[in-house]
Amino acid sequence: FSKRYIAGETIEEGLLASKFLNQKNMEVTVDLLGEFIETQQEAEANKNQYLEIIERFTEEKVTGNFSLKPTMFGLLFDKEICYTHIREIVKFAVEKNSFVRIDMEDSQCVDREIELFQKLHKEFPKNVGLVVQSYLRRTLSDLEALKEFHSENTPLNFRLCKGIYVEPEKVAFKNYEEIRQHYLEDLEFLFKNGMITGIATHDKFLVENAFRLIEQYQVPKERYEFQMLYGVTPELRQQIIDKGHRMRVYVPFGKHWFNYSTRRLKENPKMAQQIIKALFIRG
Ligand code: FMN
Repeated sequence: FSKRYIAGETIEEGLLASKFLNQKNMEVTVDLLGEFIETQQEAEANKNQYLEIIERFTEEKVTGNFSLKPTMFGLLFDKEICYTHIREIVKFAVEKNSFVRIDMEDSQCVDREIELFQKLHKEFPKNVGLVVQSYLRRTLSDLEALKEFHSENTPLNFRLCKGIYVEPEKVAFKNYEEIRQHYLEDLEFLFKNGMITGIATHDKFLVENAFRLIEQYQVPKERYEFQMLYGVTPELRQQIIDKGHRMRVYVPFGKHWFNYSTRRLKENPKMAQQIIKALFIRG
């Protein structure tokens, strides 16, 4: 049953799922599922896996890019090594004419992930993007601070999502409506400033308001796309595509995780929410 939300265990299964989505007029962003890591060997192994993934997916001409989580490369125990690994991945993606998205993790990672992004953006301005989370109180001011690195020739590229981690009230909005309002405020900021925006949500209310803002700001097609997780709300996904908007699906796959999570998760109405949690929260 988890096959609905995870493309499989191997690169080959990830490829198959991605090609299928490509045929249905969707792009992908491919994510290798990882577990909590503690050693440099594990960080290195994850880097090598990503290089292999980029090699295979570009060789097979999948239309898409790659998403990664910096903690899989040692962000929390050695940010310099983490930077070196991710730089190597981005450099390889550049050679393959591709793009790497840095996922945003829990609030203890945010400063480091922004710093990482800034460094990489400086060197590879067209090939790296970051995620921002509308539930964080700091997000709009982070975007304002990053604005100085934005230009018409090398626009910043963000994925906007609500945020999935359990955060204290001090750092994150807790109220559902409040998170939605901040999402729209952040989205408006991104559109107003001409930044490239991945609208990552399955929330119909946000999707409809995004349509309204796209219209209002006359956002050109190459400046935005919708993004959804593999297997989640396929009907809404199709409605967005039918309206002529670009859609990118986040395709997760991986071996250890797959075994682990299928044991842990039970099929129930909150399945999608549980899966999303399990995709982003390790340990
Ligand atoms: N949540 C994060 O905290 N960090 C991420 O990097 C992240 N990436 C996401 C990518 C995509 C394509 C989507 C659809 C969601 C992502 N999420 C991420 C999860 C969202 O923050 C959110 O928890 C989830 O989409 C449920 O909210 P929704 O009702 O707006 O869909």
